[in-house]
Amino acid sequence: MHTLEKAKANPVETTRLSWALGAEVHGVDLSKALSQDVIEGVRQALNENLVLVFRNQTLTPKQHVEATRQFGQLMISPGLSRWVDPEFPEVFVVTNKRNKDGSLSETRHTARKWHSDQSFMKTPSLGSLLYCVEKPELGGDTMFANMYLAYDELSETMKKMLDGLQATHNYFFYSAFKDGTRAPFTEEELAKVPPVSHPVIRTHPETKKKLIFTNESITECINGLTESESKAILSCLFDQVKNPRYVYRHHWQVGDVVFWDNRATQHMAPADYDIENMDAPENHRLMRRTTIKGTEAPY
Ligand SMILES: O=C(O)CCC(=O)C(=O)O
Ligand SMILES: [Fe+2]
Repeated sequence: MHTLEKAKANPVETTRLSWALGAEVHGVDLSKALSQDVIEGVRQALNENLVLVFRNQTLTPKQHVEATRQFGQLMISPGLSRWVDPEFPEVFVVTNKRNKDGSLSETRHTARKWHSDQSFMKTPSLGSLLYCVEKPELGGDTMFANMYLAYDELSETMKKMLDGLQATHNYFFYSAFKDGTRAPFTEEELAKVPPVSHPVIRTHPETKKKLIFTNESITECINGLTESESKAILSCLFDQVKNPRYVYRHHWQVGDVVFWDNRATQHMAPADYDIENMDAPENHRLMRRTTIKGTEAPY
């Protein structure tokens, strides 16, 4: 079964990028204010394709924030003050380049495991816009997976069993805290991100289709099960979401903006570019991300 909807008439022109998900958008300059028709067209294209690629963009952090605001309310993540643009706290900077004082970037290992942005919040993100400022000579791709397909291809027995289950999402389950890449939070920062529960299977608020909403970065356990039951089911779901058939792998060019739906996809970025020498300029990677707040808690 294939879940990408047949494109309805849309003023925004797109070309599909893979079987599972992803489309390139043509003729949209994100540095300019968009007309209501184009904004609606981009929303429709996102619901149909889940990941949208805008090539050859030039965005200051301010323009990036303004472009994003046209699609919803911006999210500033609690506790991320050390990892954002100094002038625009809405812009999260993912990079392996050292900080001005020579210290290591705490975001250099972001996204090594599959996840959906801000799933640790009560109201997680609707979508994110990631802009490529510098890219390594080799590697540094980002992979996206379609969670409708991952759900659809579970057995009917498994779907019935998962129906109604809730899982705990905990930001501090994230590996970069466990391996020390990200320094521990203060008590005050910790208090802002307590563990939250979300349905294991959620319904997309716009398309009304069901999808898998558990991820191996942030989902700690399924509520009400023993530890070994929870581990077994989560490991089955984590395998399911990363089936290469459900994936689009984005090979970045400087100037690309990728806008993805965090409700219906998961993503990850493999560590395949700066293994030998993080400081070599040809291995540098610098990305800026804005995040749109979801409209409601998952159901
Ligand atoms: O660096 C990447 O390609 C992805 C980073 C990421 O997961 C994010 O910005 O949400
Ligand atoms: Fe992410």
